[in-house]
Amino acid sequence: MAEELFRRWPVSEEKRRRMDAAYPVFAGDGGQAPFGPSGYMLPVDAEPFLRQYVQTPVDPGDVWIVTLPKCGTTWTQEMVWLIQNDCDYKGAQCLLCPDRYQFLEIACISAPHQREEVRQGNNPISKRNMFSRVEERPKPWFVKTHLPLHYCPPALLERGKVIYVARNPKDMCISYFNHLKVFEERDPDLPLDEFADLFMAGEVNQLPYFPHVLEAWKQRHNPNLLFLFFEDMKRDLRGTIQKVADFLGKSLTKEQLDGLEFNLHFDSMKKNPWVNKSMAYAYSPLTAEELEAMAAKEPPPQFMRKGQTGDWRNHMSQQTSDKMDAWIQRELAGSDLKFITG
Ligand code: PPS
Repeated sequence: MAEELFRRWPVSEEKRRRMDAAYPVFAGDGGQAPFGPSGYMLPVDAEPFLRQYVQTPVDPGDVWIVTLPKCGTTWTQEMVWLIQNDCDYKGAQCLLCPDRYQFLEIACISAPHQREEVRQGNNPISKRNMFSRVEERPKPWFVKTHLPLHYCPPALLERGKVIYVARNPKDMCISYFNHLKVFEERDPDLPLDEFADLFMAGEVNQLPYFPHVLEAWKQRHNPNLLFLFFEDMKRDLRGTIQKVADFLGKSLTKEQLDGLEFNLHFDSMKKNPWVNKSMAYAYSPLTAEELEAMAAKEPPPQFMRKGQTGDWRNHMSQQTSDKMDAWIQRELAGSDLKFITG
């Protein structure tokens, strides 16, 4: 394995100050740093994790959902699980992660002190999610990851199946801006314009954006990778379900298609606690009882926020929107990849 893959790049004083101010939760643990050929941003101690992830075993039948954050991961996870399990809605009444999927790099992307809190805390779900052993995985195995393909095991595209989902960067930026606030991973008062600059510079956990998407786009003709767009899922959910079923080699009856279309609609998923509430249960050091007590006092922020294409228009200044358009155009020069921004 080429050592460049795991190389941690130095961070200038100025960049360190900017990132520590934007993401105080990581600052005390040494902050974040870019890794490997694309400068993938992770906590500074990520190297041993990456070495481990790239060696993850893959068996025929394993399905990996590979995405950048906030690009339709949960939606696709639920779709794939239901299709693979013959629309077993009763069986789907358990958490997406970790009961039905392994979120591969969840320990690595958390600030080191938070990892330790989970390790020492009393929430068995979080512990299982963060520290379950790959050898104990069920078969076939369902994986969710935001890692770029170069940190996925090389055997994945030979033996497993990958569904890659891309979302236009303007909506992803807005959704991620909200997510990082909900999960207390950024300064709550960080202005969106400043976040958008960090986003475009790749100075956000699990970015940069374009190397991730373009690496997968290059594989779009690989028979073991299905490349989807969030915007197409939104525009034609039924067609997407059919496409995913074909890719997985499953046939669906008209009734099954009707049921999936209904259950995978945003309104249904928003009401489904196994996909909407799962984050708090799965990643908190608090016990389920403590989380229930907190939720009774104040409803927790919803993971399923708006689920729209073009929501960036409701949030972005004209100046930031123009900057992003110019950035997208620059980054896509010479590529046939195109985004629908609503
Ligand atoms: S994560 O945390 O990275 O796994 O997030 P991810 O699941 O990739 O993305 C969350 C966004 O997807 C929206 N979502 C949906 N939109 C439409 N229909 C359905 N069924 C659906 N399910 C999830 C979710 O609301 C987040 O987008 P925003 O724009 O924040 O609403």
